[in-house]
Amino acid sequence: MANHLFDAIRAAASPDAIFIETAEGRRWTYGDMLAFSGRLAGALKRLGVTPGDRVAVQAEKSPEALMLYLACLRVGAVYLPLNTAYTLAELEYFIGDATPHLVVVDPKTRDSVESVTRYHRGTVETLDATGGGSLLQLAGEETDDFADVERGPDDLAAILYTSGTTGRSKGAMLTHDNLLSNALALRDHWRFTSADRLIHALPIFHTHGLFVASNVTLLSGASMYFLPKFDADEALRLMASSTVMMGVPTFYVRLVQHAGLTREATAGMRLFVSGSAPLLAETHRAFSEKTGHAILERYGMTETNMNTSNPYDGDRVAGTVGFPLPGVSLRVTDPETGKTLPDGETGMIEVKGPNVFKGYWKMPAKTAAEFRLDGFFITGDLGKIDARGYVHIVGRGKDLVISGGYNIYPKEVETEIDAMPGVVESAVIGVPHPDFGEGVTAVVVIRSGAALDEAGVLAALKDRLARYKQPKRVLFVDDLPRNTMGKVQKNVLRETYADLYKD
Ligand code: MCA
Ligand code: AMP
Repeated sequence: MANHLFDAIRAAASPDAIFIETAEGRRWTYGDMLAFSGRLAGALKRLGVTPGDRVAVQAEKSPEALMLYLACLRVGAVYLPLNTAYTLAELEYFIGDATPHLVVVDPKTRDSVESVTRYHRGTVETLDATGGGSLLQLAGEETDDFADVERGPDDLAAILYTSGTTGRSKGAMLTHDNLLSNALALRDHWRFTSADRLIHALPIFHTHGLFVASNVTLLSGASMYFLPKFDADEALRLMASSTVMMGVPTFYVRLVQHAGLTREATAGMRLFVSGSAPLLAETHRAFSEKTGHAILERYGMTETNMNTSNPYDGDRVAGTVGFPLPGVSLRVTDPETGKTLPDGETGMIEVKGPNVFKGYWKMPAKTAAEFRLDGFFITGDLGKIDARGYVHIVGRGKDLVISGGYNIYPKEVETEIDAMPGVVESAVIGVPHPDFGEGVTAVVVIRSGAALDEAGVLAALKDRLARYKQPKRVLFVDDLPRNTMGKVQKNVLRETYADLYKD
């Protein structure tokens, strides 16, 4: 039976070729991938997962966790990956909103997650960082020859939650063809072949590590070093036997600071890709001076996969995100009127193409509000197109902080801080941070006499928000700056604290 995305993956899989090698030297061939994802798909089916059911997964990165994503495709389920940093308080919302049939978690959190999941009639199985757990035991009882469930281009393959500027997170619904069309476009644009070996040091619960890195590798029949997290020493060591690395700008900032980054160390590499957050032109230049490689920057979103990329051949221009990918239409519009602006003028970036998601899970009104009538998606990013056609991202129309490639919506952090006794109000901003690009920073007004200090605010946030969302600093002021309309002027705060994290 036809399974739109997995059929393409299967067609590129040469059974004896290496697919994954881990830091400990564990190896998986494509044949192993087909067999293991088949057994896992059998286990999912036995657990009652039917086509269209959500399978939520909060598991440490491992080859087995990636196989679980593939098993979901094969059984027709909707894969719902969750950041391992999310607290139980955060998890509760996702489980309540998506009502997954099955939730897969680390054995350490099984009991607490089970109490939430049971309430929504779901079941819980486990998968640990070494590939063990109850789900794997069930898979061991299955055979390799799972018959893939029929899925068409428009069927859902995944839901990825993106934080919301107002209110709660929204689940972006991604179809089989959203993922397949984008991965094929990237494979061809970046010239991936089965001879490539990728250094995969990104998490696999977001678009970058899951779809961009893993799907492109799979659809090329290439191989990857699958690392639990980014470590500059390890990445440099593996460059001797790799060809490509993909990373967020923090990877490159850390590499540039490393004495081991030289022309010799990177001589066998053919491509370095950066995305998820702006790469500073100075990082691009420093990397190029030390290695002779021009980092290729591209631009994407959870809702759209990848939209633009600098060229493979031709100038990779620092500070730009290149040209729209084949099949993607991109325009810059007046944010108020929606009218297309001439090249060179700054406005809202809008995109349309097979890469663009189907909408937000159970939020038709929010979905409608973010699309134009002619089908263009309003990204919330402000940019311009220069005379040579390169797209520049010059800012964000959305109140968002990007720290080390992770998005943090200030509203979510402000809501938590505002609820603390003694707090009058707060404003959360991102200011330049040498390692993470932007550092989450809270500016708080407290009632006179309230006994709240920086440590107290941070302690209260500890179990409420994922670690990366927690402010790196909490500052106290008498009043927040406001404009004549009474709106908090975050730009003034960003200027005031611009040097807060300077080395
Ligand atoms: C870890 N910490 C962070 C972050 N990561 N704080 C702020 N922002 C972060 N991103 C915390 C840790 O909990 C720790 O806190 C302290 O900071 C230092 O940790 P460290 O060991 O230095 O961190 P790390 O483990 O080296 O991680 C940094 C990282 C990682 C390598 C940059 O965050 C990462 O892999 N980011 C990639 C995110 C990503 O894949 N984004 C793609 C989203 P403490 O010591 O106090 O406990 S997809 C997307 O955006 C779109 C679609 C796109 O275009 O790709
Ligand atoms: P997410 O919601 O995690 O998918 O993050 C998507 C957002 O990351 C985009 O809307 C942009 O604001 C930002 N982003 C991704 N790639 C880049 C890039 N190369 N340069 C600047 N911003 C980027």
